[in-house]
Amino acid sequence: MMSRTKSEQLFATALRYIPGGVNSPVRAFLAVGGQPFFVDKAKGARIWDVDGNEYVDYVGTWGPAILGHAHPRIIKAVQSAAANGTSFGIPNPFEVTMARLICSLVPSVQKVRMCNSGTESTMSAIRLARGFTKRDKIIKFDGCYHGHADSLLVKAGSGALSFGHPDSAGVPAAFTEHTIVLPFNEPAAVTAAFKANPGRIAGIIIEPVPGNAGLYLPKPGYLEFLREIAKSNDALLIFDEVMTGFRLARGGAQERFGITPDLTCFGKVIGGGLPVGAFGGRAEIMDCLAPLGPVYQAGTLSGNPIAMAAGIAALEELAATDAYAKLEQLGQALESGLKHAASAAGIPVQFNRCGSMFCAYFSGEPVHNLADAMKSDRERFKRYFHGMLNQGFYLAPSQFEAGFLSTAHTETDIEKTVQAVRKVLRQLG
Ligand code: KE4
Repeated sequence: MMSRTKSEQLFATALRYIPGGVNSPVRAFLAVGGQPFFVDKAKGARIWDVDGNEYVDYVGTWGPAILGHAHPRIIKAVQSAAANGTSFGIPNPFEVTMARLICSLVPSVQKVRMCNSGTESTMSAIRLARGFTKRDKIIKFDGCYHGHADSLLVKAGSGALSFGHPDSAGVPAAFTEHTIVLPFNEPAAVTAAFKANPGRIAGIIIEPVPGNAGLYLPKPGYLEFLREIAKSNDALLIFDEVMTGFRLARGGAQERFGITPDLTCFGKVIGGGLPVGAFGGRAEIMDCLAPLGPVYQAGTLSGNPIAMAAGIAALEELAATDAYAKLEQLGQALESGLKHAASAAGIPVQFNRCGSMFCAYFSGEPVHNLADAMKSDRERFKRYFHGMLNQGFYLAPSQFEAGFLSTAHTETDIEKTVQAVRKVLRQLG
């Protein structure tokens, strides 16, 4: 059994000064029980906690570590940029390089604005969509998470086809009344919403491959349907690619699925692990942003030179290597191994995967949306999580989160992971 004494001491102190002892709720292990460990260092596919325990990391800081932790090219770029100053609040060359990179890698993006988190990117994209269309309502889908902007902390309301209700304290009902929450993968619900709100829907925001309720995929034709119905109603299609961007393909999910959204939100990978977000799309839409147009959006640290240098290094490394082929090979090996292990143990597991993003649901039924995901056996997942953690494998600390592979993982890592899964599943028996 691993000793985590120093983590326990740190957590006890953290609880005195930080709400819940964490700076983001999912880190608190509330979904799996126990206490979080504290990281001392990370390198490649591995992390070490402050007690010296080593783990193979399948969270990758929730997506940014697609090249593994502390990649030499990123570290060198950060050190070099930092030596020249950490922030200017004045345009710097890195911002131009980053903007050109994103526009070259994602054809739907003619112009892009940097910000500092995924939340900022989606919040700003929605404001921009409303400003461009002069409409108020936004469609989102249950199970999709787009950050914690007030209007997105919402659940389907009683008037499900016309307005949402807050699903967080502190969010006035008025802030969510223009957000319509629909079930994912159900075209009829979207058709009905547009019929019920003619000329009032500014846009549809969606995670093209939802990774915040575990992981499930769009059914064949679903994204094409959304593209068409948005266009035919003069609404904007907004792809939230904070998680999928530059991960599911060089050009993100929109390249993988062949869809051209009107706006795209980015984060995670484009920061190389530093705080970054971005949103971009057609120039005629983006030019509505201040200082050119009437839609205000700003940020003291937007385009920060160190964050830009880290993100540029990450994107250039991904563009220069066969990263996506390797991520697919590793994903296939993990999927095959886990499916065989579950079958051998006689335990029902739905293993969903898209490229290097995956989720193992403890369920006997396929998972295509949030309702399906909610049927999974969370008690079993808890025991699975801790069984793997105690063997040195760190999975996402919730059944409703995705796992992430990196180019730093190896076939040997996958083989050892599958062996550990076999052992844990036998214990779950
Ligand atoms: P941030 O504000 O956390 O940078 O990004 C919000 C966001 C927006 N859109 C998508 C598709 C996202 O996945 C996220 C954030 N993802 C979670 C992982 N489930 C971040 C982890 C956390 O909240 O600590």
